[in-house]
Amino acid sequence: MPSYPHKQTYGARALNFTNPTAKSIFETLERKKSNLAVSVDVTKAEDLLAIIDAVGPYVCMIKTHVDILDDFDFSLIEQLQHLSEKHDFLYFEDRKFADIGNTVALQYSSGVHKIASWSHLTNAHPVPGPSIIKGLSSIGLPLGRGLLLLAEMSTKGSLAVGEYTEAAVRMARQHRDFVVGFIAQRRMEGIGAQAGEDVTDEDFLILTPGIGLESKGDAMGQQYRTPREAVLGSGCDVIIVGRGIYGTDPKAVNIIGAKAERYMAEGWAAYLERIASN
Ligand code: S5P
Repeated sequence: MPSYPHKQTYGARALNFTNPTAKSIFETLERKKSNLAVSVDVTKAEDLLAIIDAVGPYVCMIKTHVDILDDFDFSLIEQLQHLSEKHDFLYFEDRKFADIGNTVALQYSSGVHKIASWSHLTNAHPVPGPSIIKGLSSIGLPLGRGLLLLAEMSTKGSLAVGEYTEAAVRMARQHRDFVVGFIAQRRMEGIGAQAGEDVTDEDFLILTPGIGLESKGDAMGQQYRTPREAVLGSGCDVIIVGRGIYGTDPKAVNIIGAKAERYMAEGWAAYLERIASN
């Protein structure tokens, strides 16, 4: 039986990991008292920077999709780094790699985005098998980066269920130096363990998207649940919130900051309730 690491404090769990990015994430969670990651899916660099500056005080992490920016230029990275130092958070480029090892290594290190050079965390679909981890870790591990596998998705009709999810967890288990956890909807410890395998003390970082306080979904298959359902009900560690915070008007930075504060408060209250319920 797994030992339910999610009952431990974030600060204590930093010690369960050897990967430097995983350690920094747990330390940041504890220091900032925030388990909120804001997903900033906007197409203009100016809006991206303004939103990050507005939500920065309330987040442990900013999740980006830099490939959707119309006006990306590598000089933007310096501005992003300045904001992460100002507000004390980490970056997660949500690249969802899904190709052979050699290709993902190039996509991760090169091109216009050079993701590995600035993003602490990134993610990959397990669909190609363990070679995708080999490819990405050849670039990310020497830099101290971390990887999440997409073991489940938040969308209606997702194929990442059952045996697929179990195989994803087994893949992660074989590469704990680089794979620090999952994009998932619940905890993954013990899932897919082989007979006789000791998984008693394993601990995975679980980031969960599909979070909204005011809506149950969108018109394109996204499904939302509340921070409390995700953190207390399902034991997830970090909530990922996008449109629930920046809404339809990325320019309304005052409202955006206040919304981030509300999600942070809800996520943290659910975490305190979770660790108190031992
Ligand atoms: O299963 C998933 C995995 C991810 S990473 N479902 C998701 O929605 N995401 C990402 O989380 C998605 O790409 C988007 O950037 C964010 C959710 O955005 P929101 O506006 O629906 O909160």
